[in-house]
Amino acid sequence: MENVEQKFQSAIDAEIKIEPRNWMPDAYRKTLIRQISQHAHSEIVGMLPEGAWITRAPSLKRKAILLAKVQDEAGHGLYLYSAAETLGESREQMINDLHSGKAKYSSIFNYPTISWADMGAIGWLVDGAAILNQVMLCRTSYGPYARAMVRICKEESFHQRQGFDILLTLANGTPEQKAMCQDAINRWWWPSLMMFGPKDSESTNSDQSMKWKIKRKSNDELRQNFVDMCVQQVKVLGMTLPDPDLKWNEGKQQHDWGEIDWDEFWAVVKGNGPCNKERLDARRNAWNKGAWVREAAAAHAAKQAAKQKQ
Ligand code: FAQ
Repeated sequence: MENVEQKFQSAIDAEIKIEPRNWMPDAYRKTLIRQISQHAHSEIVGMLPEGAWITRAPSLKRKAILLAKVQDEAGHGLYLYSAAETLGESREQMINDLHSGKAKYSSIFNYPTISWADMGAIGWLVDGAAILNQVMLCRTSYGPYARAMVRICKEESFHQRQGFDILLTLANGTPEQKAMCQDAINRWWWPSLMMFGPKDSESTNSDQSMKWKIKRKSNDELRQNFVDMCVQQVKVLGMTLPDPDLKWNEGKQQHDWGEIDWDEFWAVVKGNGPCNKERLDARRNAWNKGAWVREAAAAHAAKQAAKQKQ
């Protein structure tokens, strides 16, 4: 006779999705709450670096596109918070954990956006990295997370294309625009590689998450796919990637690349990146400024509920 834990693993092995009402080990629930809420926080904090450029977009068309992209990110955050709520975690708790610094969000959003070309580099590289990870998550074992990912991936593909289009326009522009494009690629390349997380040998959660099919590809596998993809795409831009050690490895039929600065990665993850403080301050301020909206919405809901009872 299989016990509940074995039955659960058998369902995972048989590719049966786990749904909110199904039994699940406590550690599976906790891992998902951690990952999904961190993913949601990344989307919400991720609105800040690009939000700063909405008023400075170079044309009405670019402004409308960027506005739509940033709104999509808010939507992604909301689907993801909802998916995490199905596991029994309250939204308030998740937000508190972000504001207190307990919960993480992606390291990438702690870097500054100093030129318009950064909007292109974020779309191409950051959304490009996010998509590779999220395509895998469309097949993750927890149903609500997998379903949220399907829609998110469609929108992320548009985001990546718009970023590439910004860079392509700059790459075909004046010498100053070309230089701006190359500079943005230089600054965003290494932080984008860090998005995939620590090396597999240092990844504390991977083994268990792979066994539970929460993750289906390892951090290093996804990073490798990303490098191979970008090497091809950067040629279309006529730009280069800032890594002298990047080269084709005939034996493994993939690229080798230089060492990531892991000290920088861990410093950013631990709260000491260039913009960590600014990002968290912005989120806390927005939360405080929105208090009256939450109160008004709760008062309205209470009135409606009282009316229905009459
Ligand atoms: N930044 O054992 P692992 C986006 C932490 S969405 C900060 O390998 P795991 C859309 C990790 O949490 C981008 N912390 O962890 C967009 C763990 O600490 P913990 C976000 C990181 O979970 C685009 C510790 O290191 N995407 O960009 C990072 O198995 C443009 C050990 O690591 C997701 O969140 C990092 N980069 O694998 C929005 C996808 N890497 O929690 C706006 C879902 C690792 O034990 C503009 N998440 N850590 O205290 C995942 O797939 C996984 O959580 C990984 C990490 C792959 C991120």
